[in-house]
Amino acid sequence: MGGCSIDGDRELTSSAALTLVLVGKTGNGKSATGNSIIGSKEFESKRSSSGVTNTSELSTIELEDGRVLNVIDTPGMFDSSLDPETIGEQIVRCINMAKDGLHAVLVVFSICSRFSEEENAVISSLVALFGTKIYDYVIIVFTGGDELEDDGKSLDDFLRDSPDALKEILCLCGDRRVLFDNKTKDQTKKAGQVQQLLSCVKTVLEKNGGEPYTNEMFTELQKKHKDLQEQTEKIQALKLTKEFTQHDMLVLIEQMRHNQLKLIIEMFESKFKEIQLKLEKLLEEEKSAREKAESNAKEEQKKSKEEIEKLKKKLKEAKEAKEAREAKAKEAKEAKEAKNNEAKKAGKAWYECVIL
Ligand SMILES: Nc1nc2c(ncn2[C@@H]2O[C@H](COP(=O)(O)OP(=O)(O)OP(=O)(O)O)[C@@H](O)[C@H]2O)c(=O)[nH]1
Ligand SMILES: [Mg+2]
Repeated sequence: MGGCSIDGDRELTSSAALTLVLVGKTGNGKSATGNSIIGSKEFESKRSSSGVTNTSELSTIELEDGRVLNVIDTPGMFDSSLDPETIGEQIVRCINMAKDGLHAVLVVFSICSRFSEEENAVISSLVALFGTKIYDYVIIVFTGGDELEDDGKSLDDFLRDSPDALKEILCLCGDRRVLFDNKTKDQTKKAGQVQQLLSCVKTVLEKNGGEPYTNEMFTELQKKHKDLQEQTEKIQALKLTKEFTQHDMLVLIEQMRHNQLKLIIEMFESKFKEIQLKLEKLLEEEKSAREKAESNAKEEQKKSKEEIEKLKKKLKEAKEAKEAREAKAKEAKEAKEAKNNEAKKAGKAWYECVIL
């Protein structure tokens, strides 16, 4: 048994706001989990073959103890289909939203989808960007608790049969995991799963001495964002003249924003390329392994089909041989009966002739 135990008596130690960020593959239920945490429909969540959330969004609630909880929902940031610019832009947006740093990173997996290399890539991307220290902040959230319940299984049952890669991730994250059923209407269940998550957040806070996650790049990005804000304010404070119009001002701000983003993307670019190349290679390997397994299965199917055909043929031959034997036996029996009848007739004729 792992996870985080619920201890209602333990209070979160500081009164500063807590910030959680939801990351994971597109469609795994990040927005739905965000809504379950907040307790209302703040983020758009729906079934779709393409990504639903296009940009990171923040929503806030006040916890029972008065502490403010910020929840950041993100798009499928580390999906292999996205270009580094889009990913860079989202990471920057997300880091800027987490003004006081990140207290926990919720990596969302779905019970309903196969644990693939793409899921693994979310974790390796986080580590590549933020270092192994990020593991101390990760909580794994599994969505689809209702589906698991329908199968009569517990999360432990599910994890027992899960691939080694997932078990390894859980181990690296201190086995902090929570199961969410984002479809439930049961208020007690809803409150229970959020409580379980908050209990994991407490464990993370205790482990990290209450300090939010931050690193050099994180602070650098926040500093750049602050600089940009200050510069923007300065420009906005400038008096508009005939020579310096509102349009000029907007162009200038946009240009600054663009230059800053370019700078940040350059910081990430080499790492992204590395991650994406690695992911592409792993996906290719996974695909060829799957194709090989499928072709082996087809070969096996063909072989068993041939075996069945052979058996059917043997069975048919045995049946025909049996029928031939029975026909022969019937013929012999009829011949014997005919002979007996002949003999009886001859005996009768002899008796009539001699005796009478
Ligand atoms: N049965 C079930 N469905 C769920 C659960 N959580 C999410 N879903 C469904 O999964 C689908 C995708 O959910 P989203 O919350 O939009 O997923 P997302 O990760 O935010 O997706 P993107 O924004 O595209 O990255 C929706 O149809 C949800 O209703 C759950 O616990 N159980
Ligand atoms: Mg979403």
